[in-house]
Amino acid sequence: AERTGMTETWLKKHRLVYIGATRHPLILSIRDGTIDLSSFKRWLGQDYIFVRAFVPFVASVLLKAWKESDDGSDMEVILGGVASLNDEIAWFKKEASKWGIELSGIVPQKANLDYCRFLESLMSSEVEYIVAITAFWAIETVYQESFAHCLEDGSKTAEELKDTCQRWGNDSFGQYCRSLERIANRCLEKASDDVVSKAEVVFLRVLEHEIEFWNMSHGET
Ligand code: HMH
Repeated sequence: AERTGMTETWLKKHRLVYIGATRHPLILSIRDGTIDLSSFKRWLGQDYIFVRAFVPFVASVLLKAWKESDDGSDMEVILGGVASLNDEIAWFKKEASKWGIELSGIVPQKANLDYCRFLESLMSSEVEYIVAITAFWAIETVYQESFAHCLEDGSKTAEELKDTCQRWGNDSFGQYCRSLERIANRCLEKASDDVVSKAEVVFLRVLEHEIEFWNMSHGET
């Protein structure tokens, strides 16, 4: 995809970490058809808990957009994100029942709790809109790039996992991620060096949390 602006600079600068987050062994094993289903189920249960914590985070970004954004259309893009999370929660329930997973019995693992706490820290009114929208873009984009990889030509993704890959790997989710990226870049262009470097740190933290999140599927903790 064509990229301009600060996000492109960061993706180049932190390319190895980005690849770590978007080409994780769990994703590669979905793509090559060798995935161990217990890893997939562990990821699914943990991600349901994550998504529930992600809703108030996205709502906090919406609130910041309303207060701080100079472009009224930002709010509409973020509101679209809130709406798709509503579908996503319903999807998790349906998917969990398909795999025989009892969602009410899932205990959040340490990496998940750490990631949710990080989201909560970004909800503070002290955190600038630019920093929060950067995190939001990065969180969504990691899933889009990861799952889209499992749907590319030549991938051997099992039929029963394709619905999961479609959820985040589909083209309209890709468009939505690019809208978030355009918002982030527009804001970053006008931001002070201080805020830009805060946003870069948060971008890197997101990538690290995403890697730790995938790592949970191994079940060593
Ligand atoms: C851990 N990151 C994680 N879960 C998700 N569902 C997304 C990103 C995308 O919404």
